[in-house]
Amino acid sequence: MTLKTNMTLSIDKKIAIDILRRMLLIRTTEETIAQKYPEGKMRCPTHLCTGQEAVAAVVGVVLRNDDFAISTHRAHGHYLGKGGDVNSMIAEIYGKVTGCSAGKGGSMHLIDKEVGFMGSTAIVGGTIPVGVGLGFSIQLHGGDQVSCVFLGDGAIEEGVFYESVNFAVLKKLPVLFICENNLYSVYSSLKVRQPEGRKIYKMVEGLGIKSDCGDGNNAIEVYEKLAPTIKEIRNGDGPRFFEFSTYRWREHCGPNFDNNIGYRTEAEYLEWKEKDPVKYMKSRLVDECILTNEEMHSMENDIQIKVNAAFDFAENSEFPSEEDLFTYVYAE
Ligand SMILES: Cc1ncc(C[n+]2csc(CCOP(=O)(O)OP(=O)(O)O)c2C)c(N)n1
Ligand SMILES: [Mg+2]
Repeated sequence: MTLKTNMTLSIDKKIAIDILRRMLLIRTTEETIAQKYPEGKMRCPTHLCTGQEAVAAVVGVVLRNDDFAISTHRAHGHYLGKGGDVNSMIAEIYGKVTGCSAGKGGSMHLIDKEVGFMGSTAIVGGTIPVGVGLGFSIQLHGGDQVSCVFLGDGAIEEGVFYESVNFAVLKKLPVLFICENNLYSVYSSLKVRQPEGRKIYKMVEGLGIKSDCGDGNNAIEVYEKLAPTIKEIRNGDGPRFFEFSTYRWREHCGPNFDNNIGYRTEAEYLEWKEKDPVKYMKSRLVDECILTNEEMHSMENDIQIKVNAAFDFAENSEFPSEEDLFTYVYAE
C-alpha cells in the first residue's frame, strides 16, 4: 500500500491507518456476528459495540503489547483493539476449545495474556479493582507498563469505582481509566440516573485524579488526547480518567436494533449514526490523500475475508472435552 503526501492530519500516517484497520476489524467482526447470530450457534449473550469502535481502536494503538487492559460485558472491541486474535475470539463465542478462554467463557469472559488482555466480566464494575490491582503490580515490580480499565457510564454508579479510583490516586498507580459514555445503562438513560448537567469526568476529578473528556466518535481526537497521556502515566505521573462520548447502535444485548421499544428514539439513533466513527475515519484518510478509495476497498475486503475465516475456524473447531472442563485456562 502506498502512502501519499499532502497530509494535514496531526498524527503519523501509519498510525492513522493502523487505527482505521483496527476500527474496521471491530466493525466487520461485530456486524458479521449480528448477521450470523440468528443461526443459533453462538449460544452466549453478546453485547455488540457497533458504533463505539474509535476508542477501542485508539487505546489498542497507544498501548504496548505488554500493557494490560481489562474490560466489561461489552468487550469485543477492546479485545480486538488490543491486538486480540479474531479467530480466538469467535471460537470463544462459539464455545470451542480453541477460543481464547478455551471455550469456557463466551463473549463476556475474554482473556488473552499473550496480548495483555487480562479479562472481562459481566458484573458491572467488577473488573475495575482488578485493573487497579494490575497497576499496583506494575508499580511493585518497578515496570513502566500501563493498566487500562475500560468501563461504561453505568459503572460510575458502582461504589467499587470510587474505592478503586481513590486507591489509584493514593498510590499514584499507572492506571488509565477509559469511560465510554454511550448514554445508557441497559434501558436507563443518564437522565434518570444522574442529576441534570452533571459531567461524569468533572465529578470524578473531585477524587483527585486528572480527568478529561472527548468525542469518542472521532478517533483522531481520541488519539491526540491519549498519546501524550500514556507517556505521562509511564513516567510515573499517576492515574488518569477519560470520558469519551459515543453510542451503541444495536440493542443492549443481542444482534437487533431496539429503537422501537420506548427507551430511546429512532431520531436519536439516526443523529448518532450520522457521526459514524468508521465513516468519519475513512473519509478523513481519503480526503487527506493517505489512502485511495481503491486501497480502502482492498483493506475492507481483506478484513472481511479474515473475519469470514475466523467463523470457519470457529465452526470447524471442537467443543471442550469433559476432561478440558476441569483444567484451568491459565495454570500459573
Ligand atoms: C453489578 C451489576 N449490576 C447490574 C448488572 C446488569 N447490567 C448488565 S450490563 C448493565 C449496563 C451497564 O451499563 P454501562 O456500564 O454503561 O455499559 P454499556 O452496556 O452501556 O456498555 C447492567 C446494569 C450487572 N451485570 N452487574
Ligand atoms: Mg453505557
